[in-house]
Amino acid sequence: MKTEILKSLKQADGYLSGQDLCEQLGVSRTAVWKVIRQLQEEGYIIEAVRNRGYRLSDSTEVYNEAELKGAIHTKKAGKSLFFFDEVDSTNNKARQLAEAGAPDGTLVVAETQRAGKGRRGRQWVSPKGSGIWMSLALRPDIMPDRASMLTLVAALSVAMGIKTVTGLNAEIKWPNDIVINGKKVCGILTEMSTEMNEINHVVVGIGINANMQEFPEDIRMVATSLVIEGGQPVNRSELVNAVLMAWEQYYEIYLQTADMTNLIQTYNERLVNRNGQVVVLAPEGSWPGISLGIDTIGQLQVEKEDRTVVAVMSGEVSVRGIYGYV
Ligand code: BTX
Repeated sequence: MKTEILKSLKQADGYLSGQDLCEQLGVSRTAVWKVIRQLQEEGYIIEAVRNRGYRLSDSTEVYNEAELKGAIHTKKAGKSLFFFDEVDSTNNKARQLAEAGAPDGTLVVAETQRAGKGRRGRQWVSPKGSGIWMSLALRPDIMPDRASMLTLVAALSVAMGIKTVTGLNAEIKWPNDIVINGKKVCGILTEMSTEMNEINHVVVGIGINANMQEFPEDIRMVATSLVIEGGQPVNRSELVNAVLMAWEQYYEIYLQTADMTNLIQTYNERLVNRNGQVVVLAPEGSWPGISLGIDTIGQLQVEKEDRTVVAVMSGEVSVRGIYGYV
């Protein structure tokens, strides 16, 4: 039935009504819808519009190693590329590859992750066919205490990459999320391996919700995707390239000082809730304040109600907007 539906979609001139498909194949609407979902998961971009039916987009993308290699125009980042249909976590793969000697700038990309990781043991939902799940393995010549700022450099790169490819106003929710219209479209997880106060390697993992139409119940309120926000499916290879191009530019600037000195302004311009009210969730309790922006070492400066300014470190706390996630 899948082949039949795909064939009909390809032959259709415009929208194909769900009713017609049901009659043609002698199956229920639910059965048709299930097949459409399967096709979407495989990477076919199918629009479903109420009262009109289904339409297969011409821009149905192919996302594989060859396609990515052709799309990536960086100097170094992602030139060494590993593409997997399925992994536990691209961060784990990148770490294994780095331990086995993979060069600086090696990129691991997967179609889906069985055990995508968020921070502090949380899970990252990484379905097949619709997201960008990738990790960069790096060997920067910096002190380990500087590495957490790579999350901020990556966030800036993703925000810029999204802006370039989609025109959407992507903002940074310090330290590691990218949001559009107050919902999370990307998360970043930086992990590091050190020895004797020296960095062996750092893995910067980036998850971008590109073409997902919907999310599991538990994250529906906080998560969004580029196609939901922009109405246009995104070519993932093109976006990977745009993020990596931005990354090279910002990473070079970051390495000049091994901190955020020369990126503060650009970063703060993209910061969500800047000069707005936030709640800082610290282990010892939460407190309200005004988010002023980051400082040179990437801490968030928050003004308390008594007007004193506190520098908040990313490892210890979360920051929320006063009305919820943002
Ligand atoms: P985080 O701990 O800040 O956010 C994790 C939380 O975000 C989850 O607990 C859940 O509430 C929500 N969430 C889970 N999946 C999604 C999603 N797809 N979209 C929006 N919200 C979601 C953020 O951690 C860091 C995530 C990094 C993910 C990348 S993917 C490539 C690389 N490999 C890997 O295992 N992780 C990174």
